[in-house]
Amino acid sequence: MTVKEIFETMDYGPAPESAAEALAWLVDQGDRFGHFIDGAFTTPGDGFDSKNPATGETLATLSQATQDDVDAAVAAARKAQPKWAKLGGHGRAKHLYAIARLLQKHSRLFAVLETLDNGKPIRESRDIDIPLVQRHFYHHAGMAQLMEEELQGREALGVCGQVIPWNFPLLMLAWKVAPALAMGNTVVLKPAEYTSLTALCFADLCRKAGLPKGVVNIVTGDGAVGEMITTHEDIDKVAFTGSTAVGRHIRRATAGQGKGLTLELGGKSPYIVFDDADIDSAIEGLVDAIWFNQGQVCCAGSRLLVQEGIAEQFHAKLKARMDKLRVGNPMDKCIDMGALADPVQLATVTKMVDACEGGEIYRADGGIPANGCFYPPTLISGLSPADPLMQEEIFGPVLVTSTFRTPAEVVDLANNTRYGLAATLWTENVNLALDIAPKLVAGVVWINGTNMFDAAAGFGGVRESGFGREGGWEGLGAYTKPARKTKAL
Ligand code: TAP
Repeated sequence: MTVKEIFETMDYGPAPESAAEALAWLVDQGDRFGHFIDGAFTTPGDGFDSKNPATGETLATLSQATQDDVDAAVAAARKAQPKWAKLGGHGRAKHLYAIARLLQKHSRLFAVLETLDNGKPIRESRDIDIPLVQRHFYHHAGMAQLMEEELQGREALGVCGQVIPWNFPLLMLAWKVAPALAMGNTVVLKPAEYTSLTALCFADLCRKAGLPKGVVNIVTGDGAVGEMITTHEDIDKVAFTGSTAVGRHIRRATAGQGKGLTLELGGKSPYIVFDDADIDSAIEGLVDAIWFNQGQVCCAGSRLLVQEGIAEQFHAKLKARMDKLRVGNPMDKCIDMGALADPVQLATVTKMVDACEGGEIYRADGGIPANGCFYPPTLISGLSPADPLMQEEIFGPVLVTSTFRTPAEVVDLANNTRYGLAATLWTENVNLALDIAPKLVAGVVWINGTNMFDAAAGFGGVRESGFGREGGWEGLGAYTKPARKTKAL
């Protein structure tokens, strides 16, 4: 199905000829995009192309923000913040509900755009990413209303600088923007360079929803723009999601500046299967854990640990299941895996796997398209626990596997990493599950399930997976501080 045909089936008036036109139509800009500052799009400046990773097609040309752009965005957010905070929780909730409703109304467009820009299967953007985005805004609209009763004695931090990655472009935006706005903050957000399109459409949607000028500002560009935001002297809080390397850099660069900081970073999460597990369910869970979003998931269950008694049977079944995974055009609703997000990521994954020494590599034999950023579902066994592939985040559709004998041994193996984002375990023995779960060093532990998210539940890591939580009460706490006393004691 061509892009034109896809848009023809949508309820947005005449069908645009290309994805770029669809965007232009939405934000009324042409096929070049400026930044969204103080409630309006700026004139597009020098920039870069945003491409469809499945085809190489250029979707739009975006602007690289300058220091002046970032200063203007921060100034607009600063100017808007007192009035936005003064609006109160109920007043802000009205805006968040309006945004949530518009996201629902335009969900097909956002899903298509996300898939074109990022390469993820349309089934996932349509059924997972965009519904979770809407849920996040609805949830935080409700929390804004509750704030006046439940969070008395707390107040907004001020202006928040937010930098997000490319794996869940609009969802990561929602995780950042919704709680910040609910609590009375204003934001300057930078999406990842090559997946900025849904963020720009979101900006346009804020305009359509009547959000006051300056409450949400979006600037596009590379890591240098992220650095301008995170180190800006008039930013009160930095919220970053991305790699551990950049997170570490940001922590150093902002040290001593008195800013709030939350870091949501990488992971190498264990996926533990005990002898008594329901094997078929555990295999389906594993497909979700490591091949959802092509494995480009911070909490991906990327390290399989199988108990020896079932290891042979489990691996045989797993390989058979891998062979059935369909890799191809992400716009095809029957596809299980789409394209990696960009050629740089494809090169990184390829290089890491090609450097494998001593392991046995199994690649699913279902085939992949000849062109585009595609990589097959891959399983690597026979590596030592210290091997770089067992320790480093690959951030692609590559699973490493090893076996264990006893529960005590698996706890040691699972925790043998510098990360601590998530863990999954499968067993029919609830006592075993409840004994092991608290021993796993991870922000979240899933039992007989995986990748379960909800706006009402805090999510985040420990160790080199970062600190702070997004979602739930904890996530709100990260966007408030104790209120200053206004009356004499
Ligand atoms: P990064 O390379 O770290 O990039 C993340 C964002 O930071 C991008 O917008 C990037 O800009 C920007 N950036 C780069 N250098 C910067 C600097 N010096 N100062 C400020 N910002 C800078 O990560 P990625 O490759 O996009 O994303 C993958 C990583 O994100 C993985 O490690 C994954 O585990 C992690 N992740 C974690 C979570 C949670 S909740 N823990 C969720 C999703 C992803 P450009 O890319 O545009 O240059």
